[in-house]
Amino acid sequence: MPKLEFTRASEAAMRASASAFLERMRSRRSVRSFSSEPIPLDVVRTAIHAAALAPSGANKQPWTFVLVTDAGVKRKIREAAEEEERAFYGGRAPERWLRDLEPLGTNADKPFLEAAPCLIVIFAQRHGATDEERHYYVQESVGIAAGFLIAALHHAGLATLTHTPSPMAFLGEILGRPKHERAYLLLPVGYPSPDCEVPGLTRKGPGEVLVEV
Ligand code: IYR
Repeated sequence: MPKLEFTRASEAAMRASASAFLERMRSRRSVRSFSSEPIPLDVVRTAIHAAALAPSGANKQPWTFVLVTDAGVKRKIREAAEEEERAFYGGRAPERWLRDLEPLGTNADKPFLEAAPCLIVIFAQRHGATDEERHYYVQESVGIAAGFLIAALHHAGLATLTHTPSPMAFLGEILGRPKHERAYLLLPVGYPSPDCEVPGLTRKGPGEVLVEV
């Protein structure tokens, strides 16, 4: 096996990097109001490249990223997503779930699916190109890659929304993906609109999420 290339940083440099990353991530918010201003797509491709470096079960890399910029395809995705969302908000979602969503101010209208200059649809590959090639820990692997992608896009100065219209089977159909790929997450990407508002959320701090043993 090749030897690991590892650059050891001083503790001071580690503290500075960890704190800088924390502050950078503190400013990340899910955005539901996008400007239609174009974005540099090479930046998005670089962020996808970073996401594709995520660890995965047996290094099978069970993901496909579809970058959608075509206005007609975005419109089709919006129409299909809104149809699902109308069913969700109009009765499919349990009362309690809708109450939990109230602070976010979401509803069945998804104009951001057309306004955002690009959509990234992440697909999870249940197995390889043939049934013979097994994939392992697919949900975990694709979730880690999605986290890398959201962080990379934010780090580069772009806003995203982690959007999961449910069910998402229409995405595979519209985008012509093979049967063994299942839509995992839909990420509109762009600049926030100048009047973009976000809910006043609080995040749990280390005191609530960290248990040290
Ligand atoms: N998919 C719906 C509902 C929704 C569900 C959750 I969980 C959220 O965190 C936000 C929204 C929608 O996009 O409106």
